[in-house]
Amino acid sequence: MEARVSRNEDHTRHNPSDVDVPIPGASSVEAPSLVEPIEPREPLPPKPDQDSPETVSPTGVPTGAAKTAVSQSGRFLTMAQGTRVRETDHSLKAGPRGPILLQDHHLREKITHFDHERIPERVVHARGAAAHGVFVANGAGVGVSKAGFLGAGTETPVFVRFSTVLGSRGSADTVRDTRGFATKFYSDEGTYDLVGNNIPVFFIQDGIKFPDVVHAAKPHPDREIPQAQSAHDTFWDFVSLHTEAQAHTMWNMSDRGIPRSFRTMEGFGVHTFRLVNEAGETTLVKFHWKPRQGVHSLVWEEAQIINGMDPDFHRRDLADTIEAGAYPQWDLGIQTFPDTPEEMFEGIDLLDPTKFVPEELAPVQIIGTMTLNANPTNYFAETEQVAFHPGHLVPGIDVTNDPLLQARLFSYIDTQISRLGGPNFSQLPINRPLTPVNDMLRDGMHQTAVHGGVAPYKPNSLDGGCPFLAGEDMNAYIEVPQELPASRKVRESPATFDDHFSQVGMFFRSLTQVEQDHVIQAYTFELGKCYEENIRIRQLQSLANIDERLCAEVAQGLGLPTPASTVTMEESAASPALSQIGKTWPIDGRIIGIIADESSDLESIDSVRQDIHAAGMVPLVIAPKGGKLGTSIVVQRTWLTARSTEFDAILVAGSSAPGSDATDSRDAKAGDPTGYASVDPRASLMLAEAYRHAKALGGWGNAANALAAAGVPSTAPGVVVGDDTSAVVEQLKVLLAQHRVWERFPAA
Ligand code: HDE
Repeated sequence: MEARVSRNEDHTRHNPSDVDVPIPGASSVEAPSLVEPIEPREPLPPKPDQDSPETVSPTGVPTGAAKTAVSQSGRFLTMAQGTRVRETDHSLKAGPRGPILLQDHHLREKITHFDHERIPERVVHARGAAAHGVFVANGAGVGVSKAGFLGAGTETPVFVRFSTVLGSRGSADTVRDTRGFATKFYSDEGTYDLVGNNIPVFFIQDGIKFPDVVHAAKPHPDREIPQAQSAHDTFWDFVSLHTEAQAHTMWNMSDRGIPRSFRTMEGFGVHTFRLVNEAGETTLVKFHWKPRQGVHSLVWEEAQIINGMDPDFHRRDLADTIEAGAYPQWDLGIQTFPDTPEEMFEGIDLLDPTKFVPEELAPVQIIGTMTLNANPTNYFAETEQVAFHPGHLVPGIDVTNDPLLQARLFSYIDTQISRLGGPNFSQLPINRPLTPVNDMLRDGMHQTAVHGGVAPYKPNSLDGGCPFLAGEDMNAYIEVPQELPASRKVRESPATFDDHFSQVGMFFRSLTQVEQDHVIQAYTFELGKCYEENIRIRQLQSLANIDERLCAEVAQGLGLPTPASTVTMEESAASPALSQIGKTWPIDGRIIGIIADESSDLESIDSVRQDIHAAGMVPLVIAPKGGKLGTSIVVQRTWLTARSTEFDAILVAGSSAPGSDATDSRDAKAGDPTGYASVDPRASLMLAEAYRHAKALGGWGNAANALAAAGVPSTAPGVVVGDDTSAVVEQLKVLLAQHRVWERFPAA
């Protein structure tokens, strides 16, 4: 078939077949067309990775709704009632120069629907990205919980939404913030939501303070700035006055506050939950997600640059890797604690959500693995409309009296009603359970079920008494009949919630020197952004109560005196598991930039690319302009589109001209093309930045000249230059397994 173009530019007025003529010389329609297609064609089959879980209607009938996604490809345009449309670019008017007629239903329907396209964004966690996947249990959780989806080998479809907390929907991804990590398990026994974060502690111990901390952290109410930042007066005003927030704030100031990607974050259920097994025995647990990709973070300057260069950095990373088939995986683990009346473990109150239990005291036991293997088909329908709720539980999983969790149980249903426009949000395709639903909830805004019967009440005789209640033997959800201590009504916390500092200090001291330095820099930056000196002074007092060196160094950076501690701290043993440094991780999916130009040794580039590919990494060629180098090397980034922050490592391709030696711009000006890669300020900036951010660097041939021109000594740690390109890639692999060249930090 030949590609066709319309002779008449306004082709929509006519039957296309009347006016089309073949484009001379145009060949197959398989190639992307440069002109607007004008003939209907059959819809493209969905890509395998776009299949979302099969769904059932609220009355239990399989609908396949999510599978039959409505798409514009290959269909005639219709109005909302299905009537075909002949013309969509011109309103119905009284003559070509006349006013628009009120009877133009298509116009009014189109504009009215558009006017209502947005729904309120989430009050927190507004910016998110999500993916479908599957959770496969290994059976290790069976003795602890009777939840069916934990049975060995059971596969359960999941949908996961990652988010930042503070920013609006359009804010940047790599801000310093907590990340949401919310998972919907579409289990056979009903949907279970594990609505967690990438930080295992929270700002507040009691949910009644959630509006306070969020109001303090959100942009100032007068000017609505700053967006998606904690570095401002109201946040630090609250945190410094409200010392229980110090724990979460410390995690935010650590590298955990700026993850490298969603794929390299841990996740935590935060609260302690109560699991119950078949025998009715209960265990207190904390949930952990462990990324198989490793736990990596950005460095602060890198995060700031990315916010400008690519505000969608995390969202893009997640979608790209899934599309490329490099499916990210997390192991789900639990820390288990005996369910005693005190609900304490090693002196830690398990109901206090500002505390975590070090892994050295309670190892994380892996109970299954989650693989994210499909991107959403439609952002709004799935990522935006998904409605999580910590109260979406299945038999075998119950809540505790953690006062933060208890408040969340009220909050989430309420927020969905306002955000999704009514009480029937569970009927949206992404929120439908896979198990049959037979509730007696009726009517309401956006009701999509056509319920039969006349007796949506119990007891009834008119609908045959249906539906019936399930007993425990029929897998009913039964709350654990937990004994409650005789007590009196109070508005207070237990005394075991009182220590706001010692575990925070322990966290800081468990980090390596490099990580501690990052924490110090983060506090100094954030407090330095506050206008009110009193806030800085007050926060320094909390830091003095957390750790002496931390306080002294931040105080020095702020030019303020160092206060003395006002508390006697309990010294607890450090928890090395808190550090992200010192381990090695898989290198799959890491991105290697290769700086090259026309003079580069193209054969070597090709073999380096193959070696990088073979190691499961992604090579991207960066050159002065787009197109190709030679006939085969496609340029993927240019000086204009590339920035060091996109790459985990950068190599400089040596020149094909033997003995070429280009160290400054004079070579290029003198017409020596071999000098170009080394002297262009944008290429130099990339190398200098990557060096400063402790990334692996290297190259072959005369690469050392380009590195030297950027101020990178080829003898520095993590810089690999040599003529044997395979050896260069081998060394790169070793460096990348550690994520960064950590020893470079103090020097850099
Ligand atoms: Fe949330 N939280 N939260 N939260 N939260 C919401 O629900 C709330 C808390 C978390 O990707 C909202 O649907 C209260 C802790 C995540 O859709 C809202 C309290 C943790 C997400 C809400 C908390 C979380 C939310 C906003 C204190 C970690 C995003 C939109 C009592 C364990 C879920 C929505 C998604 C979202 C309320 C505390 C995690 C307003 C009142 C602790 C990951 O209902």
